[in-house]
Amino acid sequence: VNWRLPSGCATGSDPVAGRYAQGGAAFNSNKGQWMSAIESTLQEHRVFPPPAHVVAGAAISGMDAYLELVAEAERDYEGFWSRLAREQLTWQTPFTKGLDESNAPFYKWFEDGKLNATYNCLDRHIEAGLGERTAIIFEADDGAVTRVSYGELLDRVSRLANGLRSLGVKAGDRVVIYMPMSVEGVVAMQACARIGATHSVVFGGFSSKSLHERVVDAGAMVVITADEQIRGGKTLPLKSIVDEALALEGSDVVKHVIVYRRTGGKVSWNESRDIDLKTLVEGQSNVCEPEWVSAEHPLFILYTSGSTGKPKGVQHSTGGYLLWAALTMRWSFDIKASDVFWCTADIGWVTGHSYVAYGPTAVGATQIVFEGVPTYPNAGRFWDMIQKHKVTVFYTAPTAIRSLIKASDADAKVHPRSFDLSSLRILGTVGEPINPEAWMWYHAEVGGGRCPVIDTFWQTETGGHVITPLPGATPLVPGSCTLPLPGIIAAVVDETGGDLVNGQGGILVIKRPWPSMIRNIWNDPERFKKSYFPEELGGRLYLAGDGAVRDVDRGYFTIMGRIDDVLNVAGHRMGTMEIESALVSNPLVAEAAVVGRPDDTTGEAICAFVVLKRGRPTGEEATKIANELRAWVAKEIGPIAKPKDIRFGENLPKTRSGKIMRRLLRSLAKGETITQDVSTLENPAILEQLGEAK
Ligand code: 6R9
Repeated sequence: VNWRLPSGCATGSDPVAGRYAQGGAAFNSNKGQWMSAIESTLQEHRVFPPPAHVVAGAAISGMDAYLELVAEAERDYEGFWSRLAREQLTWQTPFTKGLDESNAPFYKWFEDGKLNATYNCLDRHIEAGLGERTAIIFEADDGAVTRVSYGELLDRVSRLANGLRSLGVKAGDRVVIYMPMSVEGVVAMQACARIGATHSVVFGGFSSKSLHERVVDAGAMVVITADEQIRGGKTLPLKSIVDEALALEGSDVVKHVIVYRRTGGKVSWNESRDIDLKTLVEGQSNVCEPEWVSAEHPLFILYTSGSTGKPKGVQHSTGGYLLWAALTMRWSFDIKASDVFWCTADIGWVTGHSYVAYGPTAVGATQIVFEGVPTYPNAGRFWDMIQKHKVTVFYTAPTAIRSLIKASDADAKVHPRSFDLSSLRILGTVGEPINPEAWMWYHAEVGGGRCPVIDTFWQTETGGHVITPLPGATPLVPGSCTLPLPGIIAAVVDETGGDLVNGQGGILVIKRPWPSMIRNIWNDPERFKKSYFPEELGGRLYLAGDGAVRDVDRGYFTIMGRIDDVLNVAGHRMGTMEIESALVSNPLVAEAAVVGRPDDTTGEAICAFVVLKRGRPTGEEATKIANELRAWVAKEIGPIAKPKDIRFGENLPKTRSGKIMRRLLRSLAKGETITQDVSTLENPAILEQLGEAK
């Protein structure tokens, strides 16, 4: 295992402990790539107590209430989660056992209980008389608004579920969803869940090759897509990418492609395979008996990047996952019937699963689903929509906040101050660390100083929030995700799994299995064990893959970024090896190495060091090839994986044993002067070549 620990970790030479405890001792920014990014967080002394208007009536009201729940979980861990699972979810067959650890680390929760996710997200609210309540306020790219009630949503989910059944889809079959942000996207996910089919949503920005890889790995029988998607006034293809993907080898597992006509644009049609969504659902009954599945039945697979080339199919359960989606809507967002919730994430990412498709509906909330982008028709779009729909709980990514800060500095018309945002009561962020400056702006300019900023740390693998402030309980410190949810036993450990004291940076782990955790990597249980429960840490600690430090005053967590070869660009997870393999598959390329470098807006940016077969290009030729390679990566993986910087060299810096010195590359990418020892380097002259970005 090759964990790249932040400098200042227990095993390093410059413990965060010393610096933080001393508060503001001199900081050497050359010492580690994380330190400059989190330095300001560690020196952050501003504390924001929960506002009285939120504390009163909050699901967890006051710190004592939080501590009581923590104590309850400590007293009876299994009983604690079982109580919550009974309270939050409606079971068709009650479970008799909470946690089964007999085949650890393949943990099982509530396994003999039966339920259906959509019964919990739809039917039970309608049975409680809430059929007329608005489930989704859909705002299209062009501003057109459609409202869908819970009754209508169940109707549409049932029709499509019956349609899928008519195509032979049954419980356990896999369905890939490659859709734009739409009501239909949410309906497609829940229609699968209705009949026990396991969905795998692929983000609409992924290329045909990435889509193909996922379709084949999942063994999908059906793909649900749209003709085209509209984002920022532009029309982008989806169906033609599906066609390309399914023309590649191994795609014959797919029997049907269901097409939602979003734009009505012309698409090619394969009569024996393609079905119009409208035609499929038209003749179907709006009543569909839910498939009652075991709590452990896989609700979905979601592919995410890991340290090696191949994306991992993260497999989630039905019961434990849904418990989390519902519970965190209540705990972290204090959601109420009167709220209008808006999570800006795409359904192609885990945040769009837990906080668009499942969480808000599980608790019967009203939510916004937005088709477009934050900068169209201008960078005031989010604020305009919050004003228009009277959004009360708003959840977005630090990258979006940072880019909107820039835009509103340049143009007062798109500044949040130019809008009436008084409906807001809670703000949330997710996906990457939020720097204290962006936190303060979000809090003051968007939240008017009245709304707690809930910095939710979690991952595709955790199913939902794991370390997060609670709006009615936790005093906030900008840049810190504060404390674990009750029942989450998070810790910072050294490379052998030993506990570190507060103030020492190290490896973030979770010590006990929790209901919404990843169950397996689809088709790869060995990789599951190795990636998340490594022997080096004793085989029982969940390894998040992030570095973290807890402060000495409160034990608050600050996330220091990934310790593996995963980058976080604009909140999107990307494996460096994935991008490297895409680059070397180009006929011009002999060798490539990819690292991240800090970026003001996107948090991290992708920097690729490339050796061409024909030698090192210069001048215009270098610019031209760099652009060709960017287009190539976009085609291989998707536009989100395009390297920002490309640097050409005659070689890469390697040790005499042939290992690429990534540490050096990271310094070069940042534009730092190399102070490291380069005596083991074969050809020190290439460092100069690689310093030049294209
Ligand atoms: C939900 C989601 C997970 C990785 C995670 C970490 C980073 C997410 C964060 C955060 C600091 C936060 N991350 N939330 N870092 N503070 N509040 O983003 O899932 O796409 O799997 O990414 O994102 O590095 O390990 P996913």
